[in-house]
Amino acid sequence: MYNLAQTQLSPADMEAFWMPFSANRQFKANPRLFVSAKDMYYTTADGREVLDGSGGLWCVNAGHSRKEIAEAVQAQILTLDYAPAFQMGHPGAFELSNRLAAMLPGDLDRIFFTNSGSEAVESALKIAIAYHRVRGEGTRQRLIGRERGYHGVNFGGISVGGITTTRKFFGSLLPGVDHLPHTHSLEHNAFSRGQPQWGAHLADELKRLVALHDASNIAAVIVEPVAGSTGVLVPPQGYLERLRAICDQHGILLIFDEVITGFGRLGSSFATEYFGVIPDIVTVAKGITNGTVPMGAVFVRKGIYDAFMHGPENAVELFHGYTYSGHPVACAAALATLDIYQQEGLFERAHSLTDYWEDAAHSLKGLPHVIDIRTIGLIAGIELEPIPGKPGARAFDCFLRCYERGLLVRQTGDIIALSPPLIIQKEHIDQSFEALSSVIREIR
Ligand code: PXG
Repeated sequence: MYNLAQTQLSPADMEAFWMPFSANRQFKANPRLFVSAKDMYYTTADGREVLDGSGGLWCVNAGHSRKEIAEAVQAQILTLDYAPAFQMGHPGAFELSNRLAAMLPGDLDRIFFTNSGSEAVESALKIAIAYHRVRGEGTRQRLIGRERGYHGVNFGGISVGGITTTRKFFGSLLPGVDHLPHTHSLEHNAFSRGQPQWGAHLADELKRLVALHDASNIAAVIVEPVAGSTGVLVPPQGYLERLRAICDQHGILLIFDEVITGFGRLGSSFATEYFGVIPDIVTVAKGITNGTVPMGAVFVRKGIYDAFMHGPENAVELFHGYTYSGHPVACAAALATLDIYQQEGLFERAHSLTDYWEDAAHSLKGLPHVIDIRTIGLIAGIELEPIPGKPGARAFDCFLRCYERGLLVRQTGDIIALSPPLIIQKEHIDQSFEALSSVIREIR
């Protein structure tokens, strides 16, 4: 275990660690270290409390350092620390699969485990292509993502993803990928609450791609029901329904990437339930273990699983999986997490706080630089006018000042995103938006 007393790191202590998705030089010159966390708060190395306005990275839905999860993890390691994931099993993975299957609608009840959202996305894309092949439609290989989509950092995910910075450094990516337009429009939808009215017609771009390539060459469409990482882009009314209808018409699989929207973030268990649109495949991660132990999962409709269950009984049906798929410790953490969600009614709690949350977020309207506020469930995106020639600088300044004032937010471009633990109280909501309001007033 690391030395808890050593909370001040020298520049030399910080050289070796190449921090992910971080401004390494800025951080190492001005480190921001958390040394502990409980419920809604982090504690910094210099002993300050910071309210967790972002649920870690959109993953700590039940609040921090939950004893029940810690105990379950400890008991699991002492009982069965690891079991081979291939050709062997352990009860936890089956129990967890059954629990998860009961949470999603319809026949989305076959579950493949991974260790992250990125791996869940890769697995989903591979399953989609292989599914068509095992049914004799092997020409269906093309994948369709969306501009401003984020599907993790592996090659499939960045190929269907639509963020320039996560794509442009990494070569030619996957072939055979197209992108739908994103649905964000300040002109039509600024300051919407919940689903904006304008934009359902953008789903019809899928028809254009079908006309261009022919449906017989298209495997799947992947979208985040609500795009999180690129700044909280809420789907226009009727948009997801339209995507579903076009996919149905052409035998294209629809994948919802619910890595952020899963496990209560919108005030319902999953976005598929919230929007009443049922995809063929759902990817999850993050909140599945409350962020404690890495885990992701892919839910597929029973018919997709069944399509693979042919051939000799002793043959492997899908040549895909990870050493740690359904890791016993991750399963134990996930089961304890699901118990908390259920026993504390956290998804309903999130739902009951939505109006209060929305009012608090939209109270920032009219402050300097604020050009849009978007809310859904317990998520808010606040878009700031960029400083000319310095994209992202204003929101980064806002992020740093919020941290100094005791509030953790996420920054993406010139957008500030909030997605607190679902155990949040009204006082914390007030505290968050008061801090943000003061910071927005002082930034230039
Ligand atoms: N899909 C979606 C929709 C995500 O949001 C991933 C896949 C990848 O998951 P992993 O577990 O491989 O990171 C994500 C991850 C942010 C932020 O602040 C968002 C994510 C990760 C880190 C930061 O916007 N989303």
